[in-house]
Amino acid sequence: MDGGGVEASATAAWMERHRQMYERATRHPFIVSIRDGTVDLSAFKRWLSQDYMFVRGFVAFVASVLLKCCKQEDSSDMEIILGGVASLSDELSWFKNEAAKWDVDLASVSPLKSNLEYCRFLRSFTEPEISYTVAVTTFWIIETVYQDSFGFCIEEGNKTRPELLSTCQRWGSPEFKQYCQYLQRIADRCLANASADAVKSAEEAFIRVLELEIGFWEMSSSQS
Ligand code: HMH
Repeated sequence: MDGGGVEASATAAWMERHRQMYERATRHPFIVSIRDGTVDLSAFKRWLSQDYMFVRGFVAFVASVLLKCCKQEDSSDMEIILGGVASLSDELSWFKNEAAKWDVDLASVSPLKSNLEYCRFLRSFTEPEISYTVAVTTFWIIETVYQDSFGFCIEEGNKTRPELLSTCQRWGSPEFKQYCQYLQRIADRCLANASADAVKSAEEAFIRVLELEIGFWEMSSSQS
């Protein structure tokens, strides 16, 4: 708490307040099964092909966050977010390589319901009425769920299958964690200067991301 009684880190406070849901998003049985080596490989392949489609939609979302950032008076966050956009190019190539390795044909994939729902949510952020604060906070939590989930799969004591390590390292690496921490710092700074309304919208988006992430894991494990 600072002198004004405002949380120093709004994001940390939300993670605490919504801890149960955060854990359902980051310790989902699908993730736990990757970590303990029992994952159903057809579920993993489903996740891989669906996430490739997701990331294609995510590109437009991150680009819209970048655009909102550039329109700020102080655009000092620009380089971090631009780095995020740039790394998605690499990520799409990674998906193509990985799909070839698993014999997954990306051209024939159609998005399942939870994926469509998530992509629709992301598209709503491209509207100019959505503030940079809300958009960048949403960006932070989307990346953080993957960082925390896949990071867990390579933490001490894991029995993750060697052929799944490249996936886990993509989002579980110390570099990706550092990047998520930069995004968190940006989000917290924006939230500290935002109106109560904007903070409320950002918290709602935070909760919605957790729900959508849970839905995405469910879809991957059971084709719902
Ligand atoms: C569903 N959430 C989903 N896919 C991703 N690739 C990320 C988050 C992180 O970029």
